Amino acid sequence: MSNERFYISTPIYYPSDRLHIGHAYTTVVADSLARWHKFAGREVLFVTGSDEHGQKIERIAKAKGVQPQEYVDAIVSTFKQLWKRLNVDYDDFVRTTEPRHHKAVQTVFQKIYEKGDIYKSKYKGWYCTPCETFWVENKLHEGNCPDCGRPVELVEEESYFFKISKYANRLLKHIEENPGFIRPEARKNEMVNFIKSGLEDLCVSRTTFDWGIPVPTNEDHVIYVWFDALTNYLTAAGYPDDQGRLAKWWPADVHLVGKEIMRFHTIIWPIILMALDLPLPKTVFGHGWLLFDNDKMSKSKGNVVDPNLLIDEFGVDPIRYFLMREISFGQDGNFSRRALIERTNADLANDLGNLLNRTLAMLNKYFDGVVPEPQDKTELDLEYAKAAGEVGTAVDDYLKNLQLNEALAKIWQLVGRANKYLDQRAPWALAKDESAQGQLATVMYNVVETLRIVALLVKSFLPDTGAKIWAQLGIAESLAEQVLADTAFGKLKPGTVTQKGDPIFPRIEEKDEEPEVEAKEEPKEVKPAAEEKKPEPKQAEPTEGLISIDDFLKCELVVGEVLAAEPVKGADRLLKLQVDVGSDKRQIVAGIALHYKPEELVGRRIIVVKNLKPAKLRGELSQGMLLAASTPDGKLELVSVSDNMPAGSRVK
Ligand code: ME8
Repeated sequence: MSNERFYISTPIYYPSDRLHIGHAYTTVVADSLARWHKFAGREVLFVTGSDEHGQKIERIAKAKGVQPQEYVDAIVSTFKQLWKRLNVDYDDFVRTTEPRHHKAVQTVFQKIYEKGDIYKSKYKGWYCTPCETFWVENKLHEGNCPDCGRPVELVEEESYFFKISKYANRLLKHIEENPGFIRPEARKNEMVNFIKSGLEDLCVSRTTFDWGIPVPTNEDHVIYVWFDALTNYLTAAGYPDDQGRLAKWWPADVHLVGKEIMRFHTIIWPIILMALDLPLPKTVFGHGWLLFDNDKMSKSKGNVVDPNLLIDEFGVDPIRYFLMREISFGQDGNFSRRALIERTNADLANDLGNLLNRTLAMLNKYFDGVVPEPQDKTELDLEYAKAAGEVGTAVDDYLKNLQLNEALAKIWQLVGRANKYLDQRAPWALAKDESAQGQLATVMYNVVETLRIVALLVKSFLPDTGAKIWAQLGIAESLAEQVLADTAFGKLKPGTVTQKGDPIFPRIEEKDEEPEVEAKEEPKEVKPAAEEKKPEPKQAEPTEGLISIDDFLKCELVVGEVLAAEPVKGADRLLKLQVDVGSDKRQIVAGIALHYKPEELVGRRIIVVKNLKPAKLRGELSQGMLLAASTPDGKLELVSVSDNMPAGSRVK
């Protein structure tokens, strides 16, 4: 981040088809980071766009019987519609067919040519059109593209070559001296190995099709589509004409890309910039892939999830939240509808939505919906308020370091803390005690104030949710004008008239359970899962109660490592465990207190049913179930595996 400025980009996507949830992932992450930095008072440039040239697009347009320009215009408008629906608020959208970009690409090409780093020769080798990538024979995998596995074509033509090998050592030195340049660390090692294995000069023009930007001094050639596309990052920064803008925005702070295009961004792109004597971007972050059934989601495999259909079904913020919370940033992660529902119900409906609803219901009941002046403060109240006021700075530190999951976990920790604080301070009990009215005012103020802070903290990630909470809190000031410093505790004005509305996240497919949304007179008794009424068995099928393998596989069993365990207050049989299940950490409440002491469990690797519907047991959220064997006389033993099995390993 230079002088409190922040330039972040996404890849510019191919209009070879409509976008899928993988593209939405990158763009939503970039949007949230951009929104946050604006909120934190920084000047931001957030750029996305479309990569419209090349053989692939030309062929698709031809197959459809339309001109390439007509074809890309139609698809690119669907990109923009999707970003609008997903609340993606970019500052610039670069289309590679725009004149400003033409000029940038031709200038870059010409400068490098004049420097002597681009020369004309003959190319004979292989080309993967879907990836728009050149390959030498010995890099192919069984004759196919090593990246996507699809067939390659033999290309033999006169071409311009870029002397990238000349810059290999300089690039290695840069990578070594700038540990934040390639992230995460694992990608850095891959790229360093790739460079050390030897760089071939890169073919940067084609003659066998027309759909591209011509080489400035030789119209028979069009510039290689990756050379064209990468330059978009300079186009958005005003290159070549607007030197003032360029000085302001270049180098970019973060190029956010999927891991499969790291090679282009951390080898070819930096070398283009070195040849131009321009500084390199500060960070190229290669995130992991969204997988579907453990396979990369991609248009060619036909296993893509359409974000528009998801938005129709679930709304925008559950999708934004799921992508940023469920997928470990930097690693691959599975997309599943069930996990999306689980996340929405547990974190958005139960934790956040319920906090808002029960708080405003209590405020209505005890103070006619008007925020009271805080009065008598206990040690706990002071400690609570101090912790809540510190979350904004912690989230900012995480996001400056691209620790997206940690930032969201920190916010949800505050939501969890507020729910717990309500249970600890029990306003329903204070309300019955004449002498505790001052305390009641403090508790209600503190929780409504937390909701104000939470609205500010979440609005960059979940813009609609931030706005909905703000509206229900009835705060007069505009949400858009709030800044990071406003997350300090105590800015809520007593006298504010709240406007309780509908639950902001109704539970999904949980129709058999009553949502916990109203103010509670006292903590509600919920039976442990083991005591829940089992559904009536269905009529015997001809298979006499046998299930198919598909039925069994619906149950997501994984190895979990117990990180912490403690008794549940007022419930002799229950223990509350914090369990690492690989993709995330879960709280699981289990009826095993008569069989295990909490300290015996820590470090143990157990089997967890990961996709069980979350439930509340004695007021504690339980996000899964443990497997245990039990005898008729009540002996119980947890099913475990050895310490060699990593948390998250699938049990089948
Ligand atoms: O590569 N999981 O465009 P593209 C996560 N035009 N992210 C995914 C994904 C998945 N399954 N599938 C796609 C191009 N993405 C070039 C880029 S930039 C100068 C030129 C995201 O349409 C991810 O960001 O194939 C990935 O890098 C990008 O979309 C590829 O988009």
